[in-house]
Amino acid sequence: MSKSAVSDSKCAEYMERYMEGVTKRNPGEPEFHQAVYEVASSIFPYIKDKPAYHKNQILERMAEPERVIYFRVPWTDDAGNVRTNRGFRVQFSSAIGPYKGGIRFHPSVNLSILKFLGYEQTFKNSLTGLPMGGAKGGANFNPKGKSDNEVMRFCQSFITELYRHIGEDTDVPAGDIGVGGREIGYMFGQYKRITNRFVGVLTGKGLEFGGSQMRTEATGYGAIFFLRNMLKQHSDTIEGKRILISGAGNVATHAAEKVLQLGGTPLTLSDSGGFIHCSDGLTQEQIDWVKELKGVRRGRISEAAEEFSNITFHEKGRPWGVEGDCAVPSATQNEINGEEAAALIKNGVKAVAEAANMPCEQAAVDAFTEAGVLFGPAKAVNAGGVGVSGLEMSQNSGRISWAPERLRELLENMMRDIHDSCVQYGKTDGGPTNYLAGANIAGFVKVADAMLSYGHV
Ligand code: NDP
Ligand code: 2IT
Repeated sequence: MSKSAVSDSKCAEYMERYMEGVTKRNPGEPEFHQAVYEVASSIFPYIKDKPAYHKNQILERMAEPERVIYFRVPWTDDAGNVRTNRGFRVQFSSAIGPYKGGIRFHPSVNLSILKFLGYEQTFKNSLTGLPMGGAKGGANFNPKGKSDNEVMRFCQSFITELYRHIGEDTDVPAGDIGVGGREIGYMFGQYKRITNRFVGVLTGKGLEFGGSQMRTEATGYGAIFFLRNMLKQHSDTIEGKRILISGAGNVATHAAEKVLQLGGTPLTLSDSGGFIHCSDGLTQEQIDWVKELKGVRRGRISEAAEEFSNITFHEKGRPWGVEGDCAVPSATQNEINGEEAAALIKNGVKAVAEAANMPCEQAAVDAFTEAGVLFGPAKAVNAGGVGVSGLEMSQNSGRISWAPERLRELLENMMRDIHDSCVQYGKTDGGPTNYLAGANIAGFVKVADAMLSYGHV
């Protein structure tokens, strides 16, 4: 490509050809195609007059994981039956630091989902400003209905294979859907036992064995800090806003809690069985009850409507038809489609902050953008989780623990800096900030420039 500016139509042509290649090389991986499309559609216009990125095939190399590990996970259930699951670790990019990203246990887990998550993680981790590469792992294991002992045996078997591929300076996994404090404890215990080393090989650990203050809260709190920053940038505030939240796990419950603390009204939560709605706004007592329900008793969100008379349960549904000012999807990928986005827009939604990874389908992203709704993309909004994981790594290597107040401040500052980087690269002429382009470009630049420095590796 010549140095002269490339026309928009040429740029669209390159993009189309690029996506054709990605789709052809990764057949049957729709989530991965979706994630690459979302990034590439911001990056092609940005690099159209920057030939070094093209000449060195930066976008092409970024769409290939550096390494994929795929393994058998045999375990025995309480009845003595031998069970077999599939385990994965997608080590996507180590351009700016050791591989870093969560582990997901869910029956839907496959290579497409983990490749989309590992790809996204690379840009997200770059946005945090910390030296972390991108990865994701997991298994198609369904923790629902399993006893603690079954989960323990599964985690031990999973790590008995994975341990040889990870390490505090190589690859540092953490939690994600279906993997919380309990699972991290079992995996860390088994890693330590096999290797005879007490190192920061996983994050999200218990506070007694090297975990960081604020890691549990970081993703949900960070997401609401980001939402507050987006509103503030556009002369608005979170106070008095009615917020629709999906999910009822780690991210959703902490998002709801931070909304309350900042003077907003959390109206909904959900799980895979349906959503709950409290038109008075959920209280801290109700949020704590949900935390206990989902995190300890491992029950269904429908039970909240039996416990509290001002809560209604809507079977199978998702909360996007409820009238609210902001939406914070916090459950899973592709949980807001084009029609649901249209319903939210019709009801006057002002801002959408993706706390889950890729919760909005492309049609929903397009609808929000066209309608001028403030749209915070996942890789920026939920980066507080991995950000505090990065701080856990620092504390572990220094064999030190920082006070909760320090971590609270570091998280808040990190979310402010991520927001400001998005604004730097996502400014528009008079319209609302394009946070999607801003996050993609800000995340891309650091990784791409590191890759240019290394030559063709
Ligand atoms: P949890 O396992 O704690 O909670 C997940 C919640 O989402 C549950 O309420 C679950 O319902 C619901 N859910 C999961 N899969 C589906 C599905 N296919 N359909 C409908 N509901 C579903 O996970 P987290 O809160 O940790 O993660 C939520 C999201 O946030 C994910 O997208 C994750 O990748 C992302 N994320 C998490 C981070 C973290 O630090 N934990 C960091 C950054 C992003 P049910 O109980 O019925 O399964
Ligand atoms: O999607 C994510 O950023 C996470 N699940 C957290 C990853 C981490 O390493 O803390």
